[in-house]
Amino acid sequence: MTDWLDWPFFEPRHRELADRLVRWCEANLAGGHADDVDAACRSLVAALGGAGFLNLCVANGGTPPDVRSLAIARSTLARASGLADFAFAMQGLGSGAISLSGSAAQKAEWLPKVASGEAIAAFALTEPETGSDAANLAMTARRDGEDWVLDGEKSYISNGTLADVLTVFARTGEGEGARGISAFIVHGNVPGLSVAERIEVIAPHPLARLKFEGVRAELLGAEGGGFKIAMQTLNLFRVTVGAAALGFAQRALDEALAFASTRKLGNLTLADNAVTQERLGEMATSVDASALLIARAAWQQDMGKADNRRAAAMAKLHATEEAQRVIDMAVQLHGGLGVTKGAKVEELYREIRALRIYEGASEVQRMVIARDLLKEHRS
Ligand code: COS
Repeated sequence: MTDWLDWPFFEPRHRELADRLVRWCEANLAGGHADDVDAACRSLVAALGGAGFLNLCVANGGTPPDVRSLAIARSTLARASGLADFAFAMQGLGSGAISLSGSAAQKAEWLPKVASGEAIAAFALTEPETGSDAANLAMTARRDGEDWVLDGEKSYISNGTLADVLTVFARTGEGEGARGISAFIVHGNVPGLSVAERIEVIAPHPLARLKFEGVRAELLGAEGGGFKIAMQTLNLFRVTVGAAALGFAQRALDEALAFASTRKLGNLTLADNAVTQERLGEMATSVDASALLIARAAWQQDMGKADNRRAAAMAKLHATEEAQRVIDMAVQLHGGLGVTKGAKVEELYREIRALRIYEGASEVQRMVIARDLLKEHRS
């Protein structure tokens, strides 16, 4: 089901990338992963880097990542394995601020290592007391000679237990709220940085609360420009969260089609039943609608649309919410098997949930869309 790549948003190089990724997934992911998620993520990052796919996650010279390629990579990987998608995506999100706003020296120091898989990256914005309300974060940064020193906590940090490099957002106090935040680069092994708590979630991933006690950091971009950098990074990757959700939904539909076609219902199969067909029709329509919104947002961004926040938010909102519904329908169609540990649809049911929360919850996406719409209406 790569026919969405035949739409005019995509070029032959995108279809070629999808073919390579499908072959890579078949060769590398069929055996599943180690139970230790940290070890599994490390080896996935190394394998994806070795195959050259992580080059897609970082800026190439002055050119930002191609969002359509990111979307194809995430949907293809997610369709095969949630953890493989996670390992890929976090290399991009964790280094995105460096790609978009780093100096030439910062890019040269980190982007090749992130692209080869030698350095694992993390994005540290959320705090124990600020999630959606990112402009009110409390971590402080004070100047000390050439360096900056960070104190505070970050929570729900993906790759928090593994990261070699973190992009961190802290308060430098140029103004209230969003205006007083700057971005920083922190080395994963720096003194004063520790894992305060490993956070276990319904779909296991390396996730942690991190403590920063007098941590040395390097400024990334302009002082006071951190909130904008965080938002621009999120705009870029929000489309791709939608793409991961699309991959999960496509897999749920694959599973539903396979199950319905073989499951006996009297002399017929489940797929011959009109109620099943009504469901499959609804699932397929929902999947294609998400794919269209993702393709539109990714294409606009690649064409250089200066502010793509509305389309990116729509793509993430619709694709994640709808994937949850599609997966739920697939679980229902599988009956008892759908909630049985080890069934693929049961895994998808757990995997999809966090996507409606992280990188901007659905409620935040609706707010971003409405504010952008109102701004246009009032101007
Ligand atoms: N893209 C670009 N710029 C953005 C933006 C976006 N998506 N959202 C806000 N901005 C800009 C605004 O244009 C404004 O700039 P000006 O001062 O030049 O006008 C500035 O940032 C402040 O924006 P705003 O006043 O809307 O800030 P709020 O504090 O009201 O917050 C939301 C806006 C809720 C949209 C923001 O805090 C957000 O996205 N929160 C979610 C954070 C998140 O995704 N966390 C997950 C982390 S990764 S797991």
